[in-house]
Amino acid sequence: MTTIFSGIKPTGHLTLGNYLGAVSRWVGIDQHRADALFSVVDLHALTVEHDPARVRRLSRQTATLLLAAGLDPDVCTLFVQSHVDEHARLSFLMECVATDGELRRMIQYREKSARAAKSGESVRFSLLSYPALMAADILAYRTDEVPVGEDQRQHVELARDLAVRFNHRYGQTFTVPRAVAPQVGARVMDLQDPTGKMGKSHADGSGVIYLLDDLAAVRKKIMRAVTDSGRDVVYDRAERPGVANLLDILAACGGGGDPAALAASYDSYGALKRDTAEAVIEVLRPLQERHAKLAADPGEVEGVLRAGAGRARSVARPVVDAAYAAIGLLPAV
Ligand code: AQP
Repeated sequence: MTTIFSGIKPTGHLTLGNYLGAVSRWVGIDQHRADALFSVVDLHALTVEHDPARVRRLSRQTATLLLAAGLDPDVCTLFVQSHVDEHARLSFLMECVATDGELRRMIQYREKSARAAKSGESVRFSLLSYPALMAADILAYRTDEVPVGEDQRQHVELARDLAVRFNHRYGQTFTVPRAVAPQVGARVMDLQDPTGKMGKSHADGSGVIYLLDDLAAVRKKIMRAVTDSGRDVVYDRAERPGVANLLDILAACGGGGDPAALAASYDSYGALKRDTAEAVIEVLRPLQERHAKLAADPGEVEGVLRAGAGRARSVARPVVDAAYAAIGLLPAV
């Protein structure tokens, strides 16, 4: 059976980008077609400046939102990364297989470290080694497929390279994974800066739709989205990124058809924005209602996470033990 693993960082409130780029696919397709494991990857949230209480709060909220979005603990495994020691255990081996050069080439490291340096913050060493931990997250489950948005593709490629290298040097241990991205919604852009992705840790949230945003605020943010200087509605990501982003969002939120075909049915930006706002609101409304119910019963979410961690441990443990043995570490007696 195919094994799927994917994760989400509790670095901020989940956004429409997270939903369309990853979560909606996990819910709609992935959990039903494979042995699917989904994780709130909290260790990754420590790679940038963080407030411990906020990370705890966001971890709980993220897990609750994933269940509200439709992950079904009867058919998939949902757990918190730090509850399963195997991730950290395997991460060090991945650091021993990766090279300094390949980690420094990662676009996310380059962008985030440049941003930190600009604002006078120090760059944590873990921001550089983060993709080694992410490789461990994936390889510990002998994952075949990793459903992610485009921004994470490079990290999955690295996990692939590390799996191949490890197997070649130390013997067949890991499955070589591959990234899979949704056809639309793989890269949702910021509504105020459509050349940059919609990110949950952006300081300015005016171009970001959060899944728990008040629905009136969602409408306002979309109506105020930056469009382009032209007047006609055409789908052109390079020349008209603002309009293309709205068309992508509308198509991914059930607006029907592909974004280029949708463009033909609009003759004004205003109408496109109104329909996009309605489509997004119709996606968020039921999700927010389910979230409110689940948040009122934290014991249920904790139970799901406990059971999920137990299952994840039982899968990862023998794989990581095999990697320890293969690389030359003496088995514990
Ligand atoms: N804008 C996006 N469009 C499509 N997919 C996206 N994803 C994230 N943003 C978009 C996908 O969501 C999954 C989980 O993402 P993550 O938690 O690993 O990272 P993030 O949301 O990108 O959060 P960061 O890195 O803390 O902060 P920002 O967002 O500010 O860079 C992944 O599958 C990701 O592809």
